[in-house]
Amino acid sequence: MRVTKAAFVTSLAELKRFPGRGRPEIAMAGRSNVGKSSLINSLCNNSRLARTSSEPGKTRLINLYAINEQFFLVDLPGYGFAKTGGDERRRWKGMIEGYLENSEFLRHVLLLVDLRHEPSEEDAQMAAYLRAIGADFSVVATKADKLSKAQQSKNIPVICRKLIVQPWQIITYSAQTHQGRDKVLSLLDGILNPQKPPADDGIVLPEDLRFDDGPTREQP
Ligand SMILES: Nc1nc2c(ncn2[C@@H]2O[C@H](COP(=O)(O)OP(=O)(O)OP(=O)(O)O)[C@@H](O)[C@H]2O)c(=O)[nH]1
Ligand SMILES: [Mg+2]
Repeated sequence: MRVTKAAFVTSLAELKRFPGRGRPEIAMAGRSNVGKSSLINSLCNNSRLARTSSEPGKTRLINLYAINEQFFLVDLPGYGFAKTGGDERRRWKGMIEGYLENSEFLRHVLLLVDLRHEPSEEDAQMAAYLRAIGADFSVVATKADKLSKAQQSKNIPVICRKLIVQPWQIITYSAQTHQGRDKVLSLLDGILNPQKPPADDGIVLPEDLRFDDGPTREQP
């Protein structure tokens, strides 16, 4: 897939109608500062589409971006933002979970974790939560540019163990070098355009494999 058109649609505090609603949605979840907004910008090749910041807690609402007029990327606020107090934390949790549980058009979640560190308890809880609500998800391990290739590979099993996922469910990513962009885009392609099973017009066997004497299946 190539992103040819990407546009900010709206910011919501809770899930409600928005222009174009009904097209598939792909959401970004993960702790504050992990790189959710940067991932959207990198996928869309537009550094000014989603606001990013080195200060955690930049995205405070559910931000929707229309991609190729075909689907939405949903930038969720991050969890685990230390500066927010109890009430604010609960409000954000409500916003994130309200969206994840109630969007009937949600097709897939990209759960972002920092490739440099062991995922936090909150990351593990998010993976368990996504499993519990039956949301389909993949893991994007961000900030890969800060590690050597050898270190990147070494950290994958740590993420697998903590989130209880398989290595093939993890894509290593860098919003700086765009490492992993083609993989994420082809993952999205597969989700948005699932291959129809091939038409069942029978298997044609070569001449010498045809069984003219009736079925050869073992008799009970
Ligand atoms: N080196 C490097 N820095 C990154 C990468 N992705 C994000 N960053 C930086 O990490 C910081 C946070 O990125 P954001 O994209 O704003 O993070 P976020 O997950 O949207 O954060 P919240 O909106 O607070 O939930 C910014 O300073 C980014 O430039 C990456 O792949 N490599
Ligand atoms: Mg953000």
